Order: sequence, then structure tokens, then C-alpha cells
Amino acid sequence: MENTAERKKIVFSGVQPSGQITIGNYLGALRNWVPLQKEYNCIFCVVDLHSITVRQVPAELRRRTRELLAMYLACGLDDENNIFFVQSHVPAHAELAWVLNCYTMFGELSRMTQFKDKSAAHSDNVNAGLFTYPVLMAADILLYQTDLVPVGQDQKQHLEITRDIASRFNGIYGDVFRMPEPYIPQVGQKIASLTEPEKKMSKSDTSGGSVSMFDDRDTIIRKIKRAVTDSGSEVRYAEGKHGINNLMTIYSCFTGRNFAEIEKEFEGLGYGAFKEAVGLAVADAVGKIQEKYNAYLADKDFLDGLMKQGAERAALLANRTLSKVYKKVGFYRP
Ligand code: AQP
Repeated sequence: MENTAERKKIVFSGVQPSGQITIGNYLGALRNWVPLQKEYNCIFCVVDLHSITVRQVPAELRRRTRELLAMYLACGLDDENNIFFVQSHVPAHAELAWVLNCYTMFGELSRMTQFKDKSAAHSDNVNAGLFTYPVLMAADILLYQTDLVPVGQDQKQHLEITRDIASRFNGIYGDVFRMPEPYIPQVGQKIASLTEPEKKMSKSDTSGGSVSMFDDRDTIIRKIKRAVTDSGSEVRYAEGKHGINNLMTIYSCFTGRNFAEIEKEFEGLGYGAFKEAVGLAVADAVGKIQEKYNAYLADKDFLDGLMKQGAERAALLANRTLSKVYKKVGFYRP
């Protein structure tokens, strides 16, 4: 393994093109990638292989893949210094996932909360891919000898299983995989649904509980105005007040104000005025990102070129790890 003192640390992260990304994805993940790009070698992936664990409309999946890449750039990621690619363009992800499947236990996968939630939500399609999703995610991370994985709270358990798989493999074959650390933001690690504030906001939720990064200004303001809040009228962060806590978290993320400042700002004003301010703050920030997004999306050749070149760069790194793994497990190479 390379000398750590000389090696620039590696960050890997990705989002599924499984729907229109939400302010939850933005605040829990994308936004936090931006400061990391200065300090680390960053690899940002559109994880399309993961998205077919739930049925997708093929034409929409294709369209959303390019849209998501444009959104990465619009959120402030630099196209020159980072690697951007689409997961299915680098076959090593699926190849390593197969190997790691043989080093992952049925019992540990059964304990994954996301599997339990998604199999309940899609009870007509509880496929094996949904079950082994964390193994593919482990492959994504371990292929690049990743040091840091910026994710929201919902992915913490998947990071833990990645570490378990890596240490099991390393325990048998020596130092093959670097042990990745999760990087979870202090504020914004779990943005909740506006209509069911005990659940997380998800891009595949179409019931009005999610604010999409593609929603227009009026829709954003309207959705936030209708957000479920708790009984009472005081804007105060408190145990069990999921609705108001969530709106305060969102407002804090978009304005940079802390909870004490927000409580002071809305003292005696009630939920109505607060919701209006949250709506405006979100709409302003998202609107600015959308302007940049539209410019990137219009340049198809640029986006296609970026993902092609990114896949080549990613494959070089990924294949290095995959070859090592194949050698260690005993696959014959002529
Ligand atoms: N509500 C959330 N709050 C904070 N962070 C979140 N993330 C997702 N939802 C929230 C973070 O976004 C990144 C990308 O997630 P993903 O696309 O890999 O899958 P996911 O976690 O399953 O996201 P969704 O929006 O809930 O997608 P669907 O509906 O397709 O399942 C991750 O870093 C995640 O932590």
C-alpha cells in the first residue's frame, strides 16, 4: 500500500438516479461534498446499478442519470479536479460486488434497516438485489481505497457493514482494502418528510412530503406552507416536535443560523410566519442552483464527455483493486 504521508486521501460518494433528488439528498450529501473537494481526491458517482433494486422506467432512468450529473456540477462540484462517472460504466463495481457477496453473511444483511423499509414499501418486488444492495455499496467504496464517505445518517449502517466486510476480507487475505470512515454532517444529516416528519425525506416519495431540487418556486413555498407541524405555535427546538424540528433544521442549513438564533428571530411570531420564511429561504437557494443546472444540462456533449472520461479514470483505479482481489482469492490468470 502507498505511503499515507504522501498520499492524498480519497473521498467517494454517490446518489441514485431513482427519482428527482430532494433537499434531503442535497443537505445530507451533495452540499457537504463541496468543501471536501479542496482537500481530497474526490470521486463522485451516479449509482445507477443501485437504482434498479426498485423498478424504474428505462427512459426516465436514462434521462435522470444525465440530469443528476448536471445537478452535481450545479451544486458546486468542480468538473476539472474531481472524477465524475456513472456506476454501470465501470464493470469492476458489479465484479467486486459478486466476490464480496461471498464474504457477507445472510444474517448481517437481514439486519439492514433500509432493506426492511424498502421491502415493506415494495412488497411486490422484494428482489435479491434489494437484499444485497449494501454489498454493492461496499464494492463502490472499497474499489477506490476510499478514506472518507460523506453520507446522510440513513447510510451509516451501510458504512458499518462495509467496514465489517473489509475487515473480514483483510483478516483472511492481508491488507487489501483501506478502512473507510463515514463523514456525516452535524446539521442536515436527516431531513424528514414534510407530511410524515417521523420518516426521512425520500426522492421516491411522491406524496408531497419531499421538496425536489427541481421544484419551482411556488411549489416549494406551497409544500412548506402545508408541512405538518406539531400542536402549539412556538418556534422552539424540542424533543418529540418532529415537524417543527425538521423545518428548523432545513432553515438552519439554508441560512447558516443556529437554533437559538432562529428561536429568537421568530419569538412570538408563530408557525405561519416561520413557514413562510423557510419557504422563501429554500426557494431562493434552490432557484440559484437551478439556474446553473439548466446551463449544464443544455450542454449534452460536455456532460457525455465528462462521464466518459470519468469512467476511464475510475476504471484505472478500480481495476487495480479488483486485480488484487482476484489474485488473493485464487482466480487463475494466464
Ligand atoms: N432525508 C435525507 N436526509 C439527509 N440525507 C439524505 N440522503 C438521502 N435522504 C436523506 C442522503 O443522500 C445520499 C444519496 O442517497 P441515495 O440516492 O443513495 O439513496 P437514499 O439514501 O435511499 O436516498 P432517497 O432519497 O431516500 O432515495 P430513494 O427514495 O430512491 O430510496 C446519501 O448519502 C443519503 O445518506
